[in-house]
Amino acid sequence: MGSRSDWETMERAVVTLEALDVPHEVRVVSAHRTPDLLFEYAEQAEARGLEVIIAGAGGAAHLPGMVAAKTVLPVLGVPVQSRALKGMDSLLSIVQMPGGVPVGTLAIGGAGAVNAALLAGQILGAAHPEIRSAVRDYRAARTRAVLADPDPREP
Ligand code: RP5
Repeated sequence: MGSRSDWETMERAVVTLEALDVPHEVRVVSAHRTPDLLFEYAEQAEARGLEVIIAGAGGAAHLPGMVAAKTVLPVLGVPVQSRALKGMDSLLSIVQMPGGVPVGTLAIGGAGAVNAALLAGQILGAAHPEIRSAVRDYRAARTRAVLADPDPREP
């Protein structure tokens, strides 16, 4: 994520990765404040064994796009909700990549962070059957929860 201030949102991705039992690391790497670290991180990610990168950032959110420019690993971008423009700035900064350098862009805020983790699990599931199975279980648990509690008038 681009800043410690993104943690409240990005924590939801981490909680979801933990629910899927996906090994992960968490880092603050800023496109604007630590650009050299960003290049180093993205360039070394594949050799270090990372398989998917989830990049969350807000405002002028260059982090996911710049990471994607420096690696061929799949990059999932989470637009963090900004105060001034409610995350529309983040969303448009992340989603409008030029053809040739894709960033898989998720929804603004917490839902996007959760879905980034699930999508990472689905990508990883192609090579890691235990992760595919964890994603299946995660979905099934949510389906059961809705079916078990269909009347919103009941507490
Ligand atoms: C972005 O600027 C970060 O991703 C964060 O969402 C936003 C504000 O950062 P701070 O000023 O809180 O560090 O780079």
